[in-house]
Amino acid sequence: MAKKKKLLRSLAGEVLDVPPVWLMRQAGRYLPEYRATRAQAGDFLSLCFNPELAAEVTLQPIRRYGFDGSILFADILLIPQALGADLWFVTGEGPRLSTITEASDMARLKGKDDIHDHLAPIYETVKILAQDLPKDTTLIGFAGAPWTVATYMIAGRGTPDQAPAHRLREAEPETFAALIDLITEATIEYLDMQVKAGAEVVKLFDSWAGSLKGDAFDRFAVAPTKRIISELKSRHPDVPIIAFPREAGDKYIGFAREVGADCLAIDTSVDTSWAVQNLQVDGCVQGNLDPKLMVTGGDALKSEARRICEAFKGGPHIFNLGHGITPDADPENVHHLLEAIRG
Ligand code: 1CP
Repeated sequence: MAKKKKLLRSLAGEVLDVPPVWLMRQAGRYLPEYRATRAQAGDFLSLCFNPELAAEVTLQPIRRYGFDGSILFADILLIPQALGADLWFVTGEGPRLSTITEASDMARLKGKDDIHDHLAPIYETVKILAQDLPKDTTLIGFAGAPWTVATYMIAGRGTPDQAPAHRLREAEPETFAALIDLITEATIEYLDMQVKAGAEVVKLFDSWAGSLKGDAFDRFAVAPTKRIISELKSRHPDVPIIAFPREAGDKYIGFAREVGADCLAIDTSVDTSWAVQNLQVDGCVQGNLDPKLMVTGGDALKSEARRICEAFKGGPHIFNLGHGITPDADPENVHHLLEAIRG
């Protein structure tokens, strides 16, 4: 039998001398080869829907750095688009979508089973990657968690405080709940298809979980994530799941256990010794180097990377950043980071 891949061993709870490593947004604008392929595709969305080129940009950081994990190149906003929302990207600004402000906007969306024609190229990208990745690299599929996806669908763009989504949640609770349910159900079908196409792990990005407080956190960050994981586990019991309720603060405690995730990804704000005591006791933790260090580099990068490895070495750990690598990061710093982790 082939030896189990390193990332899968950590996700199964094994404690390794050197943690597996990958970086959020490892395929992206900091890499000149990514910028060239994106130019060849025309724009970001054309790149996402071109399976050969999307597989190519997914493979670029694997060739350059030999990460243990490879995350599918796609975006969390493809689900809203598959559900019928308009989606476009404004250069230098970010995503724009048609908005959801009342029940009649919901009525224009498609059903959870109507997404696959639109998303077929993404499944094709996963199939190519399952073939072409090095045999010791783990293929990670992903989706946005329902709350985070809903914040973009409601506001029509990224927002600093997710105010439009909070307003709809309070003013039109039924419309809001119907939207969360639709995204939850579509996400189950989307991730099911990614796994069938060859994804070995899936990650749920709840980038705006931190803006949900108290009971709202339980209802809209915990419950939908728990529902997605429980359904995926019933269909694919052996596929590990990473949850990332970014900036959840104290709400990180017990989160992985509650939702049934195999690994908890933590953001930069989380203190490592606190995470060891409160989070790693439940299993694998992924994180949490500050992405700014990928810009500034130097001894600070190396010593911080070593400190994080040292802090988490008593339990299962996957090395990653606390959030995505930024376009101004120096590609050479990734080599320095890997030297510090792998020696
Ligand atoms: O111009 C470009 O080339 C686009 C930049 C870019 C990239 C490289 C966007 C636009 N999305 C992506 C790819 C992407 N997005 C991946 C796969 C690539 C990889 O990780 O290597 C993944 C996993 C995502 C996930 C994603 N998209 C999240 C969750 C993670 C996070 O960063 O918190 C979110 C919130 C998005 C939305 C999105 N897509 C793109 C941008 C600029 C944004 C953020 C919008 C905002 O809030 O302003």
